[in-house]
Amino acid sequence: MRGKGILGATAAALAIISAPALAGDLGTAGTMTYALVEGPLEPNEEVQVQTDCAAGANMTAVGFGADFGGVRPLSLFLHSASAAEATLSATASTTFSVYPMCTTASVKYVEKSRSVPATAAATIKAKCPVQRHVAGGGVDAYAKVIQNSYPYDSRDKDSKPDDGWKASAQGADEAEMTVVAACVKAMPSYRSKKVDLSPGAGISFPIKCKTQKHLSATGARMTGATGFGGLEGLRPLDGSDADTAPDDSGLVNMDNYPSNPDSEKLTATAVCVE
Ligand SMILES: [Ca+2]
Ligand SMILES: [Ca+2]
Repeated sequence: MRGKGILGATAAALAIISAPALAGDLGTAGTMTYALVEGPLEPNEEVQVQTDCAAGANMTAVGFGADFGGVRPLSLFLHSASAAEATLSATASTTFSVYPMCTTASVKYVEKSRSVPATAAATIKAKCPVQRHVAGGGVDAYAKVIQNSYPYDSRDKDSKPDDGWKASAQGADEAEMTVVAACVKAMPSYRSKKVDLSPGAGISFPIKCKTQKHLSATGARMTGATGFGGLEGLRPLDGSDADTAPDDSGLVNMDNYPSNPDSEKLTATAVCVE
């Protein structure tokens, strides 16, 4: 659990919002159900949104975004089968959004934790059990800032990133960092796109699920040392289909900081299920 340290360490105002009180239901598509919690956020403020799935449903991921950019994710975490938490810190006046994503499929969760020293970056992976494939995941970076959060491929026979969830974070403070993988029986469909990001460039683009498939998680990974990428959004998006559920694409928003001397590659992935 998140302690009080973060308040003292950052001197930020922390607001805790509990959903579903403030959640808007965005609808159901296939096995997936989506909701939205949103609100204003001022510079140096932090918000922690706690959300639940309906009874019997299981969380695959919690997405986030901001209308005018300027948010940094500290946690995008799945606490248990039905509860998720997103902690966002603001660097500008903005409107944040948090999207709990739940499935009626059975999910097994695998967690990996490690303490990461002050100023250090870390990458942690949580591997799915045999016969299971990753449909989503999350990370609690505690006092560090999340840069990458994505499904990964181990060196198994396929080349699909179905083997687990991986995340990287960096920041000044010491942190107990935890990554969680949400693993399902049926093989999801993984749709990836790789783009170049020159220093100082930012990009935002959607990756579409195939028709008849529904987004269960969005992943983003920028190459290079952790700390040069600014993850500004990782969220579900509605397409031009008849429903209002944001099941059609995963939207990734990432900056390559101007302080980075190198161009990097950003791999964005949409994980899509029945
Ligand atoms: Ca694989
Ligand atoms: Ca839709």
